[in-house]
Amino acid sequence: MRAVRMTHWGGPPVLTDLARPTPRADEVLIRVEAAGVCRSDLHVLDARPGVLPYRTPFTLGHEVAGRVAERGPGATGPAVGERVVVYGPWGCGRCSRCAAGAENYCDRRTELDAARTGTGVGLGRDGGMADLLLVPSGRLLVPVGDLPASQAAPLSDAGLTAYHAVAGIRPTLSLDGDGDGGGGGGGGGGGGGGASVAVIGVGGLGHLAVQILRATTSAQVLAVDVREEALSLADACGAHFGTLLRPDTAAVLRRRAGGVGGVGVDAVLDFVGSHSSLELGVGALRAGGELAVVGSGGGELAVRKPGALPPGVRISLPFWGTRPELEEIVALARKGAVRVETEEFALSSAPEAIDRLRSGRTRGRTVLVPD
Ligand code: FEH
Ligand code: ZN
Ligand code: ZN
Repeated sequence: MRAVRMTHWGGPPVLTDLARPTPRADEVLIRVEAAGVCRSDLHVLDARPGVLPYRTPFTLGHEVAGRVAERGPGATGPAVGERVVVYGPWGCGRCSRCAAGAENYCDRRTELDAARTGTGVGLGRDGGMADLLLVPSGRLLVPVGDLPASQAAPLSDAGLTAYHAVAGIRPTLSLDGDGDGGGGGGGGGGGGGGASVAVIGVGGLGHLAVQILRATTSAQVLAVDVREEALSLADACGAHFGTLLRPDTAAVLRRRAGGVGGVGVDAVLDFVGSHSSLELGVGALRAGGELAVVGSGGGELAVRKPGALPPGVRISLPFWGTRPELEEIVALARKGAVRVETEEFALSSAPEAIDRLRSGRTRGRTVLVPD
């Protein structure tokens, strides 16, 4: 089978031939139908030795969909032939977080990191940028029915991460008690009297967050990006308002959020995580609002009392998502409420696809399809 491998730290992704894995015990072998490429793959490729708790070589790809090809004798879950998406954060499987399906927050993460056995599919463990993928347990598989693989795969990382971030800010959207937040005066365009949410960065994750917000809340969605084509995508995904990033964007968002004298937005989803996006986020926030930092842009924010942050502000660092949430985002996609903007490439051209992502020349999510 072919696999896109991290052969050594700092090296390029290498398309390699490997033997077909045989599933043992609880393991399940998946014939891969699509594997997404994520900016985190670039972080992995660029990491210096010892920075990440992984041992090379391993196969990349932590956003995978396919069909069950073979099951080990003790395997449970989807049957051979069933189409599935892979729940990517692989925890210990035994702590209370893993038992609840929140392997993204496994209590034994430090222990697993110390063992350098990897944190998930394609993240120190062999991943799905390959023809075949061995999954440790059927508990890590979610059926997708007839959802096309290139739509299903991105749901397991980009979609799940965006969905988990929206789920996290939902309580903040109802602080006014009317179930809609009431933070916005509506400011026109469909948000009604509901809360307002700013989405900073409308790329592979942000465009899905816009759709998820529209499908699961009555909030007014305000999109910010540095590229016109991203704002067009935000509009197509249902954003009520979009603006290019400018020096006065925080004030523009505050005014757009409405309320008395532009109280500010109830929540910010920052899919960039840079110094400027964090500054913009807190500058646009209403008192008692929430900033969810999803992007790994390396920006910093001073949290100090007394300080510059609005009173009552909550800051969260959501990471990936839970298995139940993956089932929920798959259900949204299957009923047509969420559609992933993708660019497909053949598995054999994975290095070129990864370079295109690196150079910012991609629209939506990059997906590799075994050719
Ligand atoms: C995966 C591994 C490490 C950091 C971040 C990620 C995300 O891409 C998962 O959504
Ligand atoms: Zn990722
Ligand atoms: Zn665990």
